[in-house]
Amino acid sequence: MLTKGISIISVLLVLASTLLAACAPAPTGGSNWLLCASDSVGILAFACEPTPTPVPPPLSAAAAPANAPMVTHIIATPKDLKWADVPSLPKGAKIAVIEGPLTEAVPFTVRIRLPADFKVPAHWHPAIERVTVLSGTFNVGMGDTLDTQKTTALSAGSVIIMPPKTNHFVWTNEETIVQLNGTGPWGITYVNPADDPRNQK
Ligand SMILES: [Cu+2]
Repeated sequence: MLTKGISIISVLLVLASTLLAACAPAPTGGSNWLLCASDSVGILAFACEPTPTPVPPPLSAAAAPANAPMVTHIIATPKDLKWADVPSLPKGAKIAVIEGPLTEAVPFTVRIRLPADFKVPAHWHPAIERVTVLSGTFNVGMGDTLDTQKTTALSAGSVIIMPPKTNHFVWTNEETIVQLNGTGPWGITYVNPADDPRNQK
C-alpha cells in the first residue's frame, strides 16, 4: 500500500517537473510563465502555451539558417523596409530584403526600387523569377540585347514569371518598385560581362 502510494507520488512529481520544464520562460518575455504556473496548479494534463521560438530578425540577410523551416510569421509595412544599394545592378537601384537570405536555398521575398530612366542590360537568373509590379512602370523585354522598342510596359499590379536562365532586360521612365519572389540561391549574370557593374570597378 505504502509502496503504491509512493510510486503514484513519484509519477505525479515526474509529470509536474516535465510540465514545468516544458514551460521554461521565453527569452523574450515572461508572460507565458504565469500561464504555465496556473495550468500546473490546475489540471496537470493541460499543456502550457508553447514557448514562442525566438523571432529571427526579419528584413535581415541573417534571418534563418539554410533549409530551416519557417518558424514564425513576417509582417512588414513599407516603413519597415530597409533599403540598400545593389552591387549587382547599375547604380541607383535599391533593394529591401523581406525574407531570405538570397544566398541560401530558401524562399525569398525582396523589393527592388529602380529610379526613373534606369536600364538593366540583358541578363539571366539561376532560378525562377517572379516579379510583381507595385508602383511605376516596369518595361521588360526578352532577348540578348536591351531594346526599348521590344518591351512590354507592366503597370502596378502586373506580374511576370520567367524560367531560370531566361535572357531579359528592363528599363524605366519613372520610379518603379517591384517585388521579387523566388527560391535562392539567387544571382544575376549579364549576357555581356562588360555590363556587370561588379566588373566596373
Ligand atoms: Cu531579371
